[in-house]
Amino acid sequence: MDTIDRIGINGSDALLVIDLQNDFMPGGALAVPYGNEVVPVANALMRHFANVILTEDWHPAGHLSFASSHAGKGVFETIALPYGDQVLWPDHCIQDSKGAELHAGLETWRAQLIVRKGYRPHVDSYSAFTEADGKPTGLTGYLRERGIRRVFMCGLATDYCVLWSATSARKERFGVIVVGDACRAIDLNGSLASARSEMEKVGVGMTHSGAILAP
Ligand code: VGL
Ligand code: ZN
Repeated sequence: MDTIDRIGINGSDALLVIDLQNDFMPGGALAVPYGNEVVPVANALMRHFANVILTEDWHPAGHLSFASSHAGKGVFETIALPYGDQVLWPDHCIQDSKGAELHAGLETWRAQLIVRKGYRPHVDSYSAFTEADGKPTGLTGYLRERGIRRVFMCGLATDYCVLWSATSARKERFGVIVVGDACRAIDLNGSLASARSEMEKVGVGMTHSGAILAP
């Protein structure tokens, strides 16, 4: 995929910082390898954007996406649900738990909005825009009302929440650019390679933080 090497940010751009929560960090319940390395890069990026939105995976205990909610099923197995295939995850990002908190080193005060997703007991939501059953989170309307046309994305995990947020933002006709070095992947059964080709197919641009941070 071609990457973009120099990018000017303006008032119609927003940065979406996805799921930088303790449970996705090394040692967390659903650890993404090297996920902590994203935090300082995300901080640096946030300083360059007037419009910053954070997301939080925000599940009730006993959520349907947890393997523990399905007798006889193990973590990382896939089951069929009314809205499509669902990977079964370890219990993670449970509302009001330490694991659901944003990483303590993230400069959260720079954000104007925090979007929570996956809070309905029977519906997962990798995307910050659209839950797995197609219901909107409200983020599209928020961005449109604020005149945002292009959304830069970083965070965890490249092959789940970043991928789904990027593809649903494209469906809503936003320009989308993923900042590759500010993301890390879970990479379950080749999911990172398929995420990259899926994003390319729908016109998601790829860049690196230096293209934005360079003077
Ligand atoms: C995520 C799996 C389950 C993510 C969230 O943030 O990428 N992955 N829930
Ligand atoms: Zn989740």
